Amino acid sequence: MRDAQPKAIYLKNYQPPEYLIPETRLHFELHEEFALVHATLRLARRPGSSATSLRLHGEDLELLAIALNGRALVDGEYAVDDASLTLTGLAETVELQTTTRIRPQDNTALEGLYKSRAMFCTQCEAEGFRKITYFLDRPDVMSVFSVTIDADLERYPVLLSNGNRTAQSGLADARHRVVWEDPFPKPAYLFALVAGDLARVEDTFTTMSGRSVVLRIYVEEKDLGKCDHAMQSLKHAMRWDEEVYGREYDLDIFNIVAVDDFNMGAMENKSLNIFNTSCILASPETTTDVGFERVESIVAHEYFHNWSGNRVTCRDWFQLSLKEGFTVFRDAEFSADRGARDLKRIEDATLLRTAQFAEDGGPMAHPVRPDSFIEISNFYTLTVYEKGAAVVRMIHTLLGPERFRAGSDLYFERHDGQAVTCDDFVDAMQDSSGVDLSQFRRWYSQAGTPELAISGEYDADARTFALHVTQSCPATPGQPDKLPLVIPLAMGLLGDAGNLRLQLQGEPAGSELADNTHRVLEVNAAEQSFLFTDVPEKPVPSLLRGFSAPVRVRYDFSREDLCALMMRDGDGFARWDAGQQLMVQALGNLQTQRRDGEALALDPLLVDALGGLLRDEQLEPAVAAAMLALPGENTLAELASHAGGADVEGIHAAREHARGAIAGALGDELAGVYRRCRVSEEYAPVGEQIGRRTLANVCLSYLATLGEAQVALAATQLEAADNLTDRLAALQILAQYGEASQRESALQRFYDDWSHETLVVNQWLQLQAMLTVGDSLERVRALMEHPAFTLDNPNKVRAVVGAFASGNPTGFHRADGAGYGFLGGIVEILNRRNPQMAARLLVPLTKWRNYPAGRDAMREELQRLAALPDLSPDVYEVVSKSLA
Ligand code: B3K
Ligand code: ZN
Repeated sequence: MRDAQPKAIYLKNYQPPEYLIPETRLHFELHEEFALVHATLRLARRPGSSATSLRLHGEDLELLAIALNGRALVDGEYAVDDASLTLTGLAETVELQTTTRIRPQDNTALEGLYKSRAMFCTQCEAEGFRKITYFLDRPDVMSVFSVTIDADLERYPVLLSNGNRTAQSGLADARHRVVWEDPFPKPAYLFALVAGDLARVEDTFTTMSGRSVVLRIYVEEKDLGKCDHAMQSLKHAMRWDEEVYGREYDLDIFNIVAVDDFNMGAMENKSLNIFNTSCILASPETTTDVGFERVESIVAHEYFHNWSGNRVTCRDWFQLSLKEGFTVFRDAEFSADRGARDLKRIEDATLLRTAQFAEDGGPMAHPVRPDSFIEISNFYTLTVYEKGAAVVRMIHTLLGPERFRAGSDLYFERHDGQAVTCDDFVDAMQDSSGVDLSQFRRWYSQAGTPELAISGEYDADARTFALHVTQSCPATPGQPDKLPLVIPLAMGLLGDAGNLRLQLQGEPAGSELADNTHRVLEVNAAEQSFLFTDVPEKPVPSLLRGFSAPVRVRYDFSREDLCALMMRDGDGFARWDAGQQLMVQALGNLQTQRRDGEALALDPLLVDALGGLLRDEQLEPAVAAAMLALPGENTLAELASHAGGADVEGIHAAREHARGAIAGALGDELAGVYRRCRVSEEYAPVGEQIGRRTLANVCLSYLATLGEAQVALAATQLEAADNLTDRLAALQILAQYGEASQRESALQRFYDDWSHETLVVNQWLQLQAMLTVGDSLERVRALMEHPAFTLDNPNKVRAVVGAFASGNPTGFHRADGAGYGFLGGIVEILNRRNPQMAARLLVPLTKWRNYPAGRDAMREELQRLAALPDLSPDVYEVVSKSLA
């Protein structure tokens, strides 16, 4: 925390470093009260630079000794302030030695070197290394590290860092020493250190060139039985990267460590990934199906970073999406290949539409490659990650898989060992394919969600169908005017008997495309038309198939059109999407009826369509489950933000009414599918079982709206379940729909059964934070008093405070504004203790413009926070931008 108002830094001011650090030697002495860090840096002036002075980053460090080329410096020969160490009169190459004292035990921000329970661990991305020692803590300074760690042998028998272990020895006073050397130059953000009393599971992987790699997952002894899924996931990911990208692992050892206190999911430190326990441990008793899938995808994501992030890294933090967008695209494709592609697209599209579009439409909107920031930690956003991945996906779509792979090969070959930019990535794609991507690059610089307004025109005499497409993009902070983007629009045309063969004007006749019912139109101008010829009947267009671009599409579909697409289109994503649009319309009508004091009546067409889905035994259960689920309250709120703002109560009431009406009309079908889909085999987190469980639980949750007899089904399921997925689903239903006494006793019993499993308890906390019965806020306050809760653990804060603020809209937006005050109070406490967490928790408040009823109270809470002394740069940036 600095005294002066934090300042923004700009991409346009990027300057290469004056000095490089080809070699870094670190020696850690870990003690219970403090740690000493002896650093020896070989500094070499960058060719082309004439600088003789150098400002190294350093925060919260106590400098105990400093020497240049072996000579101790005295006062006046260097300058230190709370963010830096400045050296002057430097020769072309020098050796700098410093000794600093740091206090990992007091580090509650969980950035730099800190303690999680009984172990030491690190988190350096983005700018945490400067809290360990003085350094050029920027990703374009890549160094070869060797690391010596001394610690008490009994407390910390396991000492880890990046690369290979090259030495170990005993020391006096029951201490020991281990030395690690990483042959690959890396930026400081990829440095990692772990010291603890850890157990491990071990496996091996033989790479495509026949090298054997040792794989180890380190956890607390009690969690040894929960590592198998992560280990299998790692091996699958390693194989997939070889097969799909030709990328092989490059060291003889790959370590993963699980820690309880971690600000995000995991971190890709070179050969020493550090994971939040919630993203690595998995067992049927402690992990839901969704959790198993999350572990697999995060293990893969961090592993994939070894090439997309570590071997080729970012020049500066504005380029964060270079590694994150590409790696998210890679992990999404991995998951799609491992599971069901349509479902993965549905999940990703939902995330983008619900949360990323909201980011794009809010006060913190920024391009995939931001132009400026105050605190980079605030830019680990859905825009950088998920929209960034969508941008890479569009390149993949425009080039096709073979040319995309050639582009990726060229990118890795050209830039191995370098720190580069998003433009370098696009250049490689363009150079290898010959496809001109100059206009496409606007996706990196232009913020906001583009909109496609599309209309269709059928000419029965000419047998043509024209699609008229207009693209626009709303203004975002600092970007009033937008230019047209290149938007791949995947589509088809649906006729009475199925999808029509397509002939696009201008295409050679009888085009020999393998799938002649599918096209990707390249939209690249403000207004454009596409003409299909030889169209025998008036079609219904199936648009944005597979969510081919992160855009909104507006088309004036009739309810019958949507039903036709939902029941019969050839694209699974488009079917789901049409169903969602029908639901959005139906829920909108319910809200209007409610507002106008009319009796609520759910669209019978929707009910019929859902009945059809339930009776279709051919439909894959997982797809049926996705299609039966109503859009969530946050998705509806995001859509409403465009139409005058979200009525939280109205959305909730409409949705609950619809659930009851659907269950009332389709009770027999729902009960039948519930029975048919129950899994009787032993639990396994495999697609086929997951699909059936998901569908059964969706049916159960509809049925529960019908009353006691159906709620009893949940009680039976809770008793009988052999896995957390079914248990939590049943508990949620009992807690939400059961009698008060049933609710409280089920919750208490669950806690008594699982209080020894932190990760299960966290899910129990989260479930309660999202309950809408009774006084939610009071319940949340009580949860914070529960012995299982602490503000010091990010998983717990997310489970209670985060889940309440973003997953319980009626509770958070209650009319008296108390939800806002509550959140502001927590942010105020965490502002000093853990600024990254504090800033992230604040996000729901920043959307104040979308909520007409709570607008003033939300803004006032932000203003109250803005006036606090000592705001961290993290919180300051979010508060000040959202009030601007
Ligand atoms: N690269 C890390 C995120 C670091 C966040 C720092 N505040 C995890 C990931 O994206 O793989
Ligand atoms: Zn990542």
